Amino acid sequence: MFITLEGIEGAGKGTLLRGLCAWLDETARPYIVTREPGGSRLGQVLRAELLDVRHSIVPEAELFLYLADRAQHVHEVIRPALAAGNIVISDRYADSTIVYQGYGRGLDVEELVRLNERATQGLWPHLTLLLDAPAAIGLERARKRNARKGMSTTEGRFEAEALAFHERVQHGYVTFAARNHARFAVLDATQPLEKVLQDALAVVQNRLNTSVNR
Ligand code: T5A
Repeated sequence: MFITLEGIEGAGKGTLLRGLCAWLDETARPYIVTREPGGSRLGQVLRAELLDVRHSIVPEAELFLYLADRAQHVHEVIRPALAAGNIVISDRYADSTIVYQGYGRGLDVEELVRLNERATQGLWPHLTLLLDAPAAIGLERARKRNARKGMSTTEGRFEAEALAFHERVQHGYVTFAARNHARFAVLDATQPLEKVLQDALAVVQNRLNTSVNR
């Protein structure tokens, strides 16, 4: 089963991931955790370029770098792990491109769906957990976290975008999730961490009980 976590900056994906892993460890199910950008060796190089606040990247270049990261990631990491019977959990995937480069940057959403289809060779997640929170809340959390960990320069290119950009992204997520409601579970990420994890686990358990690995 292929699960992705999506949401604006600071929505709590990394935090939720740790809780999901602790639960999976208890159930002794085989799984791997990965992320975009940066899930492969090539992806790590691209991640440094994509997230550094000192870099200016035009939207089309940004798009193709994310797609390159994804194509390599699917081929090198995700498909082999699924074939070996693992649950694969990825912190961000194709929906991020549709929402950030589409709704956020203004590139054509339908074209982005087609390009993702090509980059992933048709691999879409079985389940996508969307952590939904107002942009201002997520951004505040992410900026504080980056300042605390000294990551504001090396990982802060998107956090440095205006609030209006993040509001378009948040709206884009909700819109695209409604269009793909069978795959998405939308979680209220303004709740306390324990409640977000509890809601996520209820969805994941339910899907695991009704799905088989592909
Ligand atoms: N991108 C990515 C694209 O534009 N196109 C693409 O195709 C792809 C794949 C990746 C960037 O690249 C862009 C999107 C992103 O801008 P990243 O460094 O991977 O950048 O950053 P994010 O994925 O955005 O991750 P963040 O680390 O910023 O956000 P998280 O993981 O959602 O947030 P997290 O868990 O670290 O939480 C942030 C802080 O909030 C607290 C946590 O303790 C932490 O301090 N927090 C909560 N506090 C209170 N209540 C809750 N419920 C909380 N949840 C978390």
